[in-house]
Amino acid sequence: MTDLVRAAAPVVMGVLNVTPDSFSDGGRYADLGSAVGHGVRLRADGAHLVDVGGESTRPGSDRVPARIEAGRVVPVIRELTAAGVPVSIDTTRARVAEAALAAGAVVVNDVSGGLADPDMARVVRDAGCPWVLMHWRGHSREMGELARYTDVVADVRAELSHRVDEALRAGVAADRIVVDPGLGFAKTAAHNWALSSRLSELLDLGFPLLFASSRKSYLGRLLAGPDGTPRPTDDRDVATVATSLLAVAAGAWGVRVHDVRGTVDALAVWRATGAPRLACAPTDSARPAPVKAGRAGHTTEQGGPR
Ligand code: PMM
Repeated sequence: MTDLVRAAAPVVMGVLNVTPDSFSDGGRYADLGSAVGHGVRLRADGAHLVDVGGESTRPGSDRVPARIEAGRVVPVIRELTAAGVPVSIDTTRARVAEAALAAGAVVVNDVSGGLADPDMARVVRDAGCPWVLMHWRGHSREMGELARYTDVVADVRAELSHRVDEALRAGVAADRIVVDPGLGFAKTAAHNWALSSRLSELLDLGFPLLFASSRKSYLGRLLAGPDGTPRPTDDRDVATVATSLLAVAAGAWGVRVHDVRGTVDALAVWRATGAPRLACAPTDSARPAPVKAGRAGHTTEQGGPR
């Protein structure tokens, strides 16, 4: 079994939404051929994992039935796996995760951190795969009203810590857990910036941290034109690279991005300059133990992206 994270290279997760309505790439990869083609391209660009999702988490979006979600992702995962592309499944449903793992997925990326489906912990524990536990307070329809915190960083840290405890109690191995602050999920732009600038407090939990800012609306707002119009989603990649690189320099384990190529290039520059850490970043010896992929034969390559 190979470690998912053993090399100095941070993990780059490429986004592949097989949905008609995701905020950035919705509808672009709705048919099997284009979805698989894009996943293969993300891998060739250097993604360690391709994150396949079949349900939009865009603020305000409605849920799709599990049957439809599974029907969207399973054929894509099967083909990507056959093509040698390591896949994570982006779902909050145990049933969908189970089908995705059976089709070859090696990581479960759960934006609800195990809250949406009480059976998820069992599925992950039995598969022995890494589990990304994202900070979450409710489904897309209601999350706008849930963006209330006393101190967003302390509150997110405490709630994530609780999710981790629950996962451990359910029998999930500690070295399979990755945490994620959940930028944009029940968070305002100010919350996202606070989380981004105080990552060390979340890293202090002692688990690898995934940072997922890619093309999110707070970047669009930051880069708004003179009339206040937010920058369009597909013109936010440079800002995404900047936030991702800062997160890695602060100690993040990995980043989830649409623009894999730009991110990989930026990380190459960072590495070439000695992989400098921000002053607040934990030292390597203080970093959490590596997370191992769930199955032999479906692990990421070591030594950086291809
Ligand atoms: N954001 C989205 C989807 N999946 N997974 C994790 N772990 N963290 C995130 O912040 C996250 C996610 C929404 O963005 P998308 O529409 O670009 O997929």
